[in-house]
Amino acid sequence: MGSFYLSTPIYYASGEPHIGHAYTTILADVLARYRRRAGDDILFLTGTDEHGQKIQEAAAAEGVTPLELCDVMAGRFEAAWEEMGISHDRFIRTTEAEHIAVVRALLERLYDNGLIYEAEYAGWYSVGQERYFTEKEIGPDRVDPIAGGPVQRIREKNHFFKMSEFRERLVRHIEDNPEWIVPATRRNEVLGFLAQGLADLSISRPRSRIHWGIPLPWDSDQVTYVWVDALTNYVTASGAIEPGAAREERGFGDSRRPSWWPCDVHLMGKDIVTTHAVYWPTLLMGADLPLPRKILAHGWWVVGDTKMSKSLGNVVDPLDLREQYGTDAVRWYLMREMPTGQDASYTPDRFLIRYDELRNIFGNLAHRTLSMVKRYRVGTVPDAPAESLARETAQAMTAYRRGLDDYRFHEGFAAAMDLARAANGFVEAREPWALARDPGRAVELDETLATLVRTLAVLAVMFEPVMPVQARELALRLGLEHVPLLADLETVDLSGRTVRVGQPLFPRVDPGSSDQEESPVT
Ligand code: ME8
Repeated sequence: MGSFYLSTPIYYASGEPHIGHAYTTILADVLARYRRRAGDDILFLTGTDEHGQKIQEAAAAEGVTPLELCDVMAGRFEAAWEEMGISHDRFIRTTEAEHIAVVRALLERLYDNGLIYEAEYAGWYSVGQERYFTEKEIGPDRVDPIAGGPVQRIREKNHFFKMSEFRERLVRHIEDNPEWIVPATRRNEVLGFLAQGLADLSISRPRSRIHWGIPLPWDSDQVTYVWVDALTNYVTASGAIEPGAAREERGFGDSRRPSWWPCDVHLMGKDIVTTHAVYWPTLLMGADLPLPRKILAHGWWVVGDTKMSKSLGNVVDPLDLREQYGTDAVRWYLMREMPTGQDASYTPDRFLIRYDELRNIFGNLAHRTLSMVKRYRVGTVPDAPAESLARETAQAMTAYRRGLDDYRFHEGFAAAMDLARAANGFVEAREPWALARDPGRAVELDETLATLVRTLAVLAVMFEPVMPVQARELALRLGLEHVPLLADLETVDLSGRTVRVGQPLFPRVDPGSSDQEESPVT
């Protein structure tokens, strides 16, 4: 048991939530739920990134103020996360007074540490990515190298953070901690980036060009560069820097207000690794704060074989799928289909294959087990040892825990599904319907049913992080009050409990309509 602090990126309040944002947030939710089930104390942070040119322009285009736009969009993200069953502890908005005060306190620390200077800057700026790129990065076509959007030539006065001074320390940190940036492909990219040298970081923009930002504490004509503002959210939520009284800061582990810093893992997509693995740690070094323990960059969701983009009109809205198949099925698909770290392609066919897996293996096992307990034992779990499938269960639990502990969620959940598959095989082998016809084999039938019920309880625990709704429903149908903690699984007594059969957990869905029909009991 311990404590664990994890974060998603804070998403730009200029765009609608889509399957890509949902993926990262569900990944974080799975991790948070798994750790809670393992008994840990959790701080799970998500939120919205609300300052900068991108938001300013999006608001202007809609004829509203930036804050009006952000209020609406933050509400949409919060509503989406509620519908997707996200169990975050804190939804942060960078327009909150507390955050603004922490950004200013952090900047003052950098300033006091002699790490800020003023200079004229000329460069290529991408509003889409909210950052400068070098001539080499934008190439002959002069487009931003991440999303291919336009870049603009900008010459202006900025304040700079002496990021270059931290290059060697950062390289050493990455080399000494091979698991700090995962997967290794991303780590190598960052090392490759650092091998080319490290420039200083422009941390401000003139207010005359961008008014929507946090003014620098020592120069109110300049606003804080939105990435410095946004990254600081992770410290704001941790409580490591006490806002309010300027420059007042409490020590770590202060008994009056224990801080969650450093974060255990920052989760994100591979598009924003540089800002998290270079800008952020060097800023923290400059402010004398410890570095996050891990940076995990997952792969990219594409649609078919094309990139998801607003202009192509192929942005997949997870909430549309949810209406037809339920939240858990969408979560299952996303977690099961993308090997953490690699890219994956969303296709309706693959979604249906994964749904059928749920329905035919896990859903079927649950339905047939509950039905048989009802039919053969009037709905009461037999008081019998559940001795079969012990080896399969132990192996699945080991693989499951290894997968979730090592951020290979798809492998962990595949192991859980394999256990459900093994239990279905056990049903076929035991043929409980034949045992039920032979009064001399009642003990065998009791043992079979007790084993199946126990296996369902184990599966409810294993699947809860990814399918919280149906895992809870299954636990209730088994006569439990809630999904047990991992540590309680050994001791929870199922015998004598009254089960409830109910509708199948994952009904048959006709992809052409939203009518649902019941799957047959096997
Ligand atoms: O970058 N596949 O916000 P953002 C997988 N505000 N993940 C995807 C995805 C896709 N197709 N599309 C988006 C920002 N994501 C900044 C972050 S953090 C201090 C500031 C996910 O709204 C993925 O997590 O552009 C990616 O990193 C993030 O959304 C980018 O969200």
